[in-house]
Amino acid sequence: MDRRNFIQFGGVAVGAALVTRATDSEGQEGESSALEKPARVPSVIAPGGQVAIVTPNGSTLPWRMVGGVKVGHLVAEAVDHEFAPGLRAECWGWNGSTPGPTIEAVEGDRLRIYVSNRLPEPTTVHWHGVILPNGMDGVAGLTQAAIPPGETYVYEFTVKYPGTFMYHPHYDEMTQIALGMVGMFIVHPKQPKGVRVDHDFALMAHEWRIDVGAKRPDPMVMNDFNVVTFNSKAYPGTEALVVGRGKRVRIRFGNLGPMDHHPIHLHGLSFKVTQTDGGYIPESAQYPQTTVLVPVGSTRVIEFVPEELGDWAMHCHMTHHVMTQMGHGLPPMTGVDARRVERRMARVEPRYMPMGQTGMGEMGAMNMPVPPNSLPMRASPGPFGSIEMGGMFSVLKVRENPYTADPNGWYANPPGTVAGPALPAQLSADGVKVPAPRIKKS
Ligand SMILES: [Cu+2]
Repeated sequence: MDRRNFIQFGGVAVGAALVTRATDSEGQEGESSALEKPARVPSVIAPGGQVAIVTPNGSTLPWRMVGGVKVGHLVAEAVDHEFAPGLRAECWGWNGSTPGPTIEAVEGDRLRIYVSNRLPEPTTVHWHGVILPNGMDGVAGLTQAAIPPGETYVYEFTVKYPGTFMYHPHYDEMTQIALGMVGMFIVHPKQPKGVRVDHDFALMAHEWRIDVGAKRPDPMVMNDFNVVTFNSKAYPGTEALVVGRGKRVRIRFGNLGPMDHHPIHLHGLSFKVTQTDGGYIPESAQYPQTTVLVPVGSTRVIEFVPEELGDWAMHCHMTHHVMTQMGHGLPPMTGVDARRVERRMARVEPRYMPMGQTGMGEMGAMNMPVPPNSLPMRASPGPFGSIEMGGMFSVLKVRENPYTADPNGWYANPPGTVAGPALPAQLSADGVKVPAPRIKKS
């Protein structure tokens, strides 16, 4: 796309940093979807045919059985993390990942979890929502001494109640959580509760401030987060959730982000909230919804049976949470005639291009040069053009056979079921008069 075409979209200067550093950029061309893992049949992990948790873009903590106890090991450490193709940062997590591996157990299990500290400062692990002896609760100074750098502590407790919990440090929370030290902790019931599900997913919401060119997320910010993620991935880095039509699906959302609650919206179906991190919600108290608010420090578990095949959007409904980095903090330019500004700016910076005059939707699709290691408002290829959302966005792919479907493939819509241009004959037959365009093209 040449410069003239950019200008047709009108708009906001993308900021001096972008314009002047464009020549430094590394190619962002030819990017493909980051959905790499094949769909698989979930294995049965607990009594009553309860299937194992799938953590998209993540993993499950392995156990070793020692004398009837499930023994696991978490190593707190720095992690070289990719948020989406084009953006990496040094985060903190466990066992090489953020979020840490999902801890999965069955009601009544005795767990022994070693925690080794490879961070430059002390840490602990708090088992959020799990009811256990006070001294295992992981609050530095209150229930235990913090684990010094280089040391390994051991936690041991029985998981008495099933539920959807989380884990995180309770030492220098502001830094350690903001850098990615979050994880899901799921305890299956001994006797299945409710209808057995066919798919069971865990997704942790998180938010980050990563300035362009920065090596690490900034844990000091309180409001201005610019990368918002599911399982620490921003779309198109998020793996699709591939599920079967008519199958029962459970998604367990957690939120250990520093400040923001996330209203998570699913397209194409309605669901019921069946659990929080406090336990199970009686069926008589469940009601249908299409958006569930997942507050900071909480889990919300939803269940549904999709009836329509397709590629359905799943995203936070806060509009800034489906944007990344450069989508924030720009001057509003919609409807502005920027031709004079452009002429004047061209005298000092010939590469200056105003943008956003007709809105911001097209900006993502331009694939314009961007600074290295950044995710400006870049869209990713979809089956009908660019998907201009990023951030806390993923796709629920409902298929007849989810276990053999290509997780990277798109839904083939039956002919006649996709919205398209209205034909003049149709318009006149239905008596629809099209008004003249209001905004003149510059
Ligand atoms: Cu959100």
